[in-house]
Amino acid sequence: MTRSPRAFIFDLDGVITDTAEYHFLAWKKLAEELGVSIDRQFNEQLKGISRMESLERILELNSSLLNLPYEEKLRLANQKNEHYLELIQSINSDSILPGIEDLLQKCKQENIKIALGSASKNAPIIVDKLGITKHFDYVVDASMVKNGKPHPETFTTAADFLNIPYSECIGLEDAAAGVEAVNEANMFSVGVGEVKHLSHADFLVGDTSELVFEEIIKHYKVKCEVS
Ligand code: B16
Ligand code: MG
Repeated sequence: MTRSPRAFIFDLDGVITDTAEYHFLAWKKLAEELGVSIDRQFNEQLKGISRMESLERILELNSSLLNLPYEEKLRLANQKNEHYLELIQSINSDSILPGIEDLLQKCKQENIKIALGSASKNAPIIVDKLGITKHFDYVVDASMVKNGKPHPETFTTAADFLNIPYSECIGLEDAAAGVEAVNEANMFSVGVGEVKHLSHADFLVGDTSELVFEEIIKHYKVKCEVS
């Protein structure tokens, strides 16, 4: 029997809005202050992973920074976040990526639950600034899980709250670590981005304007039939 999905679990940064770019700019500034240079290619591996883990990966680029005391690392992470919060001041409903509002509407019409599964501690502020809090049946942010992406906990926490089997959930992600988390949760993964980073997604689109509800459902059902 072909099932229909009962929940869509959306990543935030890079799927609902392009805060991924602001994260990059804030990390780049901090890295430069530490005498380290990062580019967009390097930034791909920071997508979807926690603030402290991202900092560790930047510090690894310069061996003299490896043994900083924890308090200093916290100070640096806070400094990045302060700059990031300045950069996202201007976010509003115009910052919602193309296709996302239609997809949310379509889920509502079809009685499909909507959740957020973000690695960002700032997720609730951002969703509020975008004016879409009302669409979400549940919001999971970094403060609610022990294990960040690629661990599946962010996605399973949302499904458990909604009381929906993982196989009936679809996770939408722009990060390699995020797609891995969705797959590890035994959910259907929709990747948004390039095949060189997201080849492990069950269904891949180039950008959010290609997130067409009917297409996603079609690919989900094909996977259900073969498994
Ligand atoms: P914060 P997502 C993730 O959000 C970002 O992709 C990642 O780059 C960032 O380091 C992480 O949130 C933590 O964010 O510093 O705001 O707590 O893509 O899972 O929505
Ligand atoms: Mg993301």
